Amino acid sequence: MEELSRIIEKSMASEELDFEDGLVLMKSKNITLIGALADHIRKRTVGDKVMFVSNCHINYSNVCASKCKFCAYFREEGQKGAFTLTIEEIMEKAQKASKMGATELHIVGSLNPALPFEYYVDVLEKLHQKYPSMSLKAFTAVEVAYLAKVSGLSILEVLLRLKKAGLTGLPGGGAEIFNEKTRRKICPEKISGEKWLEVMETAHGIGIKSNATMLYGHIETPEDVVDHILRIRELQKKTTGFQAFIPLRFHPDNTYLKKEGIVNEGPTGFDDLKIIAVSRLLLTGYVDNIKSYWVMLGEKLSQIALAYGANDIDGTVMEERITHAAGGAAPEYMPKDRLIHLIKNAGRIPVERSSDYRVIREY
Ligand code: V47
Repeated sequence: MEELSRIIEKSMASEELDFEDGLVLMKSKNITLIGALADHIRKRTVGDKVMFVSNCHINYSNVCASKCKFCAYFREEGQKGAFTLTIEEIMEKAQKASKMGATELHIVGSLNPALPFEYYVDVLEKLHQKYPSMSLKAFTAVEVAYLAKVSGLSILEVLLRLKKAGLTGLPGGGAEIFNEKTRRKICPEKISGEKWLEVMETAHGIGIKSNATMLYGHIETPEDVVDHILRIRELQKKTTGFQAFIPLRFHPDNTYLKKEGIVNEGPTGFDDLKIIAVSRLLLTGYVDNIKSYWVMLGEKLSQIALAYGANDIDGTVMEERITHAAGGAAPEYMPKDRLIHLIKNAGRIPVERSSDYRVIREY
């Protein structure tokens, strides 16, 4: 309790919390106190508006060389359920999204050895040509690093080419957990945490903003969580390029981690809310948008998370394959009216935002 009092004092005095403070928060069971503090800091930093975006997720392929142990989405080439969308199929999805009022396409897929760099450039060019006002938030840092490998270009050259083709931002996926030892156990084939941060730093350096995520609730330790969040905070001090932080709740169904009996259940609701609150407290003043991603948290918990430090509930989404392959039970589409209802019912002000966090309309 004494340690928490010190953290409350520091937070109230806008003093930066350190690694030890983060650990105290992670190990505390006083969710009510931590939540109330995070909610207060949220109100002081960003006020009562809760952001959402009219967006559509497009997953272009699930054929993946990475084979992460927490992932139920990937398939081998030729395996039942493997798919790769043609550019025409992507255009059809974009047309549907546009008709439904989407202002952002969130495009992510896999590390598919059969797809050349030109495919990615083509997708962006065609989408940008047909829908010039649509934001194209596409390809995680992991995909960007893979494109550098397959094209023989540098990360900077890949990003410049994608930007020229119409890329407006990078989603925050693929960060998982930066700690090398834990990372090797859950995604041994994936780029390191350092490399993920390097791609983001390069993107931010040429004016491409991005998000950052963290996958939690598998085998990570409280130390891994605090280290992960603080590494994002450190890069943000240098670049200011992260727009939002999104904790991603691990879903175990159909994953290697579950099949091998390494992780049998996802995190509890208590853990979910604590991670939101700790993210707000450690990142405040640096990354001020904390997302409670309803696809992973479910409608009810994502609404409650708004009282634990979150100020963004993501968006309409429309189609989602990654969480649903791993047992996600939320629907794939959340109509705007429903998001507005959830936010108002939580006593907050719904604000539709653009991909780059400009206000489109307050409700
Ligand atoms: O990179 C994979 C994670 C991510 C599982 O930037 C899993 O606005 C839980 O990054 N259980 C993709 N998570 C989702 C993502 C995202 C989502 C919403 C908004 C934004 C944003 C980004 O999902 C992957 C990986 O970290 N993931 N498998 C699983 N079984």
